[in-house]
Amino acid sequence: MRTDTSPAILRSNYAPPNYLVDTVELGFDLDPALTRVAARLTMRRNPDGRSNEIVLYGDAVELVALRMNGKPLTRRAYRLNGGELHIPNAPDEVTLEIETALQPDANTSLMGLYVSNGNFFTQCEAEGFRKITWFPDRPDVMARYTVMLRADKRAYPVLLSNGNLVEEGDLGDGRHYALWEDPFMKPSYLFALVAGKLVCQEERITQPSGREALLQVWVEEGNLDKTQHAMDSLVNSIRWDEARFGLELDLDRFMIVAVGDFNMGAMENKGLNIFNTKYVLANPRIATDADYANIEAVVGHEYFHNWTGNRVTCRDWFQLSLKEGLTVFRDQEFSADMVGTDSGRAVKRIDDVRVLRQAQFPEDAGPMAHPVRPDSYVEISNFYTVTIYEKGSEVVRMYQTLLGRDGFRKGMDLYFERHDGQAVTCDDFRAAMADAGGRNLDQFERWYSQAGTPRVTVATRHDIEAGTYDITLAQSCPPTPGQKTKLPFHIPVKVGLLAATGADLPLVLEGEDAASAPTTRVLELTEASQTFRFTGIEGKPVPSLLRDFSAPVILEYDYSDDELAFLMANDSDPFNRWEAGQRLATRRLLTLTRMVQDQEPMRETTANLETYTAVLHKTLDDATLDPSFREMVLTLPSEGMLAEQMDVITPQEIHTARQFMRRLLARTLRNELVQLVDLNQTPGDYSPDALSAGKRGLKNVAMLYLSELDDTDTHAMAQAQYDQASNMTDRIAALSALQNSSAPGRQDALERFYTEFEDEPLVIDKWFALQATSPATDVAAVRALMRHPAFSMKNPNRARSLIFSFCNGNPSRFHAADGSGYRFWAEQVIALDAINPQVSARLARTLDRWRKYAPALQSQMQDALQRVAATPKLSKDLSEVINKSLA
Ligand code: 0A1
Ligand code: ZN
Repeated sequence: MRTDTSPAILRSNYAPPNYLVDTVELGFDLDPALTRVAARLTMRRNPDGRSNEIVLYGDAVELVALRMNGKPLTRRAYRLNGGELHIPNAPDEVTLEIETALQPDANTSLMGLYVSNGNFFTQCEAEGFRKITWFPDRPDVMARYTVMLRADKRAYPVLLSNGNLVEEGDLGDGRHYALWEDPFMKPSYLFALVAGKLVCQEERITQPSGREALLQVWVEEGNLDKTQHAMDSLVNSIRWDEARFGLELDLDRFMIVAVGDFNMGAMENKGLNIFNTKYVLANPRIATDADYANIEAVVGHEYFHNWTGNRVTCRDWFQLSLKEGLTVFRDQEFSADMVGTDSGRAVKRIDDVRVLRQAQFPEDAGPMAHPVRPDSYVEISNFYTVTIYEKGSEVVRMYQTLLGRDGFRKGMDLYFERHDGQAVTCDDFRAAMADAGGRNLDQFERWYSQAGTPRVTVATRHDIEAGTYDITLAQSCPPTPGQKTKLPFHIPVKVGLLAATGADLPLVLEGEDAASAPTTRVLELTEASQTFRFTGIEGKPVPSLLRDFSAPVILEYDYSDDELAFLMANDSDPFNRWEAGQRLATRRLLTLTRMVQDQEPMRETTANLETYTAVLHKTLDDATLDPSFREMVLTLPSEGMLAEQMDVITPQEIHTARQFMRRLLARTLRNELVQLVDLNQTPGDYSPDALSAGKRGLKNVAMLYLSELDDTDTHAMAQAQYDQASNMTDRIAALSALQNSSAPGRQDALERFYTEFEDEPLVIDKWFALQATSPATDVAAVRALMRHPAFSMKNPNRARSLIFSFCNGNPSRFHAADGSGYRFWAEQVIALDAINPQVSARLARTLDRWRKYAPALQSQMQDALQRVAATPKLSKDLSEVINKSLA
């Protein structure tokens, strides 16, 4: 067993830097095998620093020369310990010259400077800049950068960095140069360079202030037919930030560059965003509606970082959610506004909450649970989590819920007024919100400091005689690693009360004036338990609780089936309308799962499915509801969601129960489903707009249900759609329906699909993912796919499309009783770690909740984890995850 663990970094140990950097001049002589970097930093003592010792960080970067104020530093003048270089007794004003040498083509970690398909790219967040040169690589050190790039002109005709291009020219000997100057101070994690054979689509815009800007989307040659949507998304993002937050683009030039090898989604480097191709390239032939929506969201997200992250950045990495939670909130609002309609907004909200519940709630209940503002980490890359991003966004959303939209905007304005150009903390953000809103938000701080998902239990009491209705809210939060007990949170609980007619009742709290009472209101739960009394309530109402999912909590209330069916049919809050359906379905599915566990035959009647199918009938027939909303209602809770509801997870039984329910729904709703397929065709030119996408979504969900029937009619339906599809959404849905059946054409379709899209890596990713997630694919089949010539472990998208998709998206096969899935997982985690620690550490997360599973599975999972733990030379990234999982 491995015992050498890297030390944890503690938030409580934060100290300001001893030296500040005013200017950074970087010179790159780019060569894939050996790149030389010359850095010149002008530094001065920080009045808030603790000593006159300069601290620089470096990671696997060769130090060729080091000079201070013009003189070489002797080996005795500085101390090197691991990744830190200390220069004690430095003068107050210092110019450091540092020369380093790197091998970009050997860099498979995709951090720092690396090569992808022959072009150079960088990734510096969080701590990648130290792989390029020794530097005070911490976000609270902000400086002005000038960057000189030199490279072979034929191989690297395009040379890009942050800011403005001030000069370019030839150097003779086949080489050329470009000089870039960034007018804004920035931390090193926002530095970027790109060099290679690239082409761009560009557009010029004028902003309300009259300022003009050049927008560019750079891609490899041959992909210029796939950039329009990213460009449109960028223009829409710019317009939206002006309108909603009064924030303009502050640059003359804003560039997006697509790269095929990338660890994450995209990166907000100042003026030079670098994107995973997955979030840039789209045309109807290769991209689905979901891809189009994701591109819009990610382009928005990175653009919005220009203010929330770049103009105002983080003091230290514990504050990561300051920029990420806020920016996710902004991109979610942007996407919702782009849809426009109320039910469209609700669908976006449902989508976001699904991600939260499916990924963040489990994280918050497992060994990697951490607060939105963590107290410690071993490897910061492991903290780009759903808690920091998605829960962080919910925390920001709660400010808006508490302060109102205008109050929130005032808070944002004050935040920028106070902190533009600074590196700040989550507390600074909260203070701006509190001060602008004139509210005390001290208790709200617990959302940042306490991990775990709070549970809110609701009890109600109707007094017919008095005409009062009491809602009692009680909160608790389970223990998480390092935090045994929790103090009460400040929780906004949005509620409504429905009369028997289905109409919303006016909500008058005891002691209030009845005039102009609202029908939805926010109850602020701040104590362990509180009762809110409503007056003037004659008949017994049905409560609609946590409308629009107003807080990231688990809400428990003992609804009857009839009440849920009633809410599903009547609630004016579309989120809760959907939620009621999910609660009903979950109940039925858990009952069925128990039947499978007890080896009882699953029966429709004992599972009490009639109430649920009856309301589904009604909802599906209701043409006044958005197609995308109906699609959501028709979609059963995922196997992962169901697992979360169980004390002991048994994946096979969940799968069997859910499949039973799918088949049953397909049989019961057959006529409606066929009709939905017919009525929701989208002939003509493809458009990714919300209505058309919604129609395709509804139609394809219906088709997938029908494929469960596995008869000649449904085979023919899927085959016809496959043959006639004019866009990737319809094509991949039909392919998936075919794979889900015994249709004679299924193998042929799969092969034809491959041949047709052989040259489109993003589509081949879909081809691998589709097979990896099919319940027909077992470990042996995945191993066979790994031998396919198109498979590669080195490309993160490809590794994710096959290995991650199987381990995370095919529970019934991954959790095979013989443990073969877990052994496969251990092998792949180990293999990936030698290539790319960020990727291996992500895959490692798949087993972090092993203690939740049935004993027979648990012990095999533990064996697999221990096998990884016993492997020599694990990365810091991976050992942190494995150690915490086994702790
Ligand atoms: N700040 C980026 C996410 C990101 C983080 C680390 C990376 O390193 C591999 C890359 C990207 C965002 O939120 O979009
Ligand atoms: Zn971000």
